[in-house]
Amino acid sequence: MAAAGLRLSLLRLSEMPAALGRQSRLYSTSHAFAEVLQLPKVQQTKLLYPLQELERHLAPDARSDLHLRVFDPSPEDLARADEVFTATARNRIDYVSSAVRLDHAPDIPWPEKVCFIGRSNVGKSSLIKALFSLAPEVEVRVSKKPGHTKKMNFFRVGKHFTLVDMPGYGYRSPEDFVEMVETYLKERKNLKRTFLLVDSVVGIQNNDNIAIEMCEEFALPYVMVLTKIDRSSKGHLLKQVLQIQKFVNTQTQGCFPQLFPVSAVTYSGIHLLRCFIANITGNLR
Ligand SMILES: Nc1nc2c(ncn2[C@@H]2O[C@H](COP(=O)(O)OP(=O)(O)OP(=O)(O)O)[C@@H](O)[C@H]2O)c(=O)[nH]1
Ligand SMILES: [Mg+2]
Repeated sequence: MAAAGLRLSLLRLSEMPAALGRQSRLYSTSHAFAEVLQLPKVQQTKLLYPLQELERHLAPDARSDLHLRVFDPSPEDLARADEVFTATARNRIDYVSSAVRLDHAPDIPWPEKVCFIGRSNVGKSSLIKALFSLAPEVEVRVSKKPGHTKKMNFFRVGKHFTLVDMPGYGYRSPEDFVEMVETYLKERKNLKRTFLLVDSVVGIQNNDNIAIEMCEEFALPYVMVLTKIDRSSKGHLLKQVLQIQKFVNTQTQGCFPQLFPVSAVTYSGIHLLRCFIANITGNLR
């Protein structure tokens, strides 16, 4: 019953921007965030700080392995980051263009960029759609079929930064994937951070190593995001999180130590990720 109640309130929360968007193109999100702050503490933590919510279930000696609070913003910071991601007349959030080659990438004056890479079907486009829920007019295409995103899709977030949705690698990925993504990662000078998505249900797979090796080889600063956390039981998620954290701690150089678990369905972890992006692009003031 309680779980159903939570689901309902989270659904209402996720529907709210779209509903508000229908009434008016311009709206404030402070209402939506105020709603979040009304949730009971455990539900609020699950939505805003999913990793910290898992902490309660960890054996004391496992806690030191998990980097839970390297990035630990306050609810006020989260609310400010939501404003960066809110479409208004002065803060236009738009799809800019698509490209299959780096020299076709748009030349945008504002420099800080973030991109999202990962296997086909891992949830890149869904995550970007969730990040942009406060800008409901932005169209981000999602599909049940792997290999849906065939081009690099560029979005602008006001004058703050641009964000790139990449095609996935693996099953049905575009033939020129390596050429496209590798060249982009290697040569795009104003790329600030790469978000590497891993499916939290299955953990790191062989072909995730393609992206990990690219990031490590090009010495890119990158961040591991664990997608679809709504699909796992708490026990399974905890097991995957600990395994992936161990991998990050022992096998990577350039990966940010803290993991970012998210769900594009319940919105768990979305506010925190928005805040992290706002922070690394210098927009959390
Ligand atoms: N339950 C659940 N399903 C998700 C989540 N994120 C994505 N999905 C589903 O996973 C499938 C693939 O999602 P996409 O966002 O298109 O994946 P992608 O990584 O962009 O895939 P490509 O464009 O093919 O590389 C879709 O059916 C989504 O609905 C999530 O957080 N929870
Ligand atoms: Mg996609």
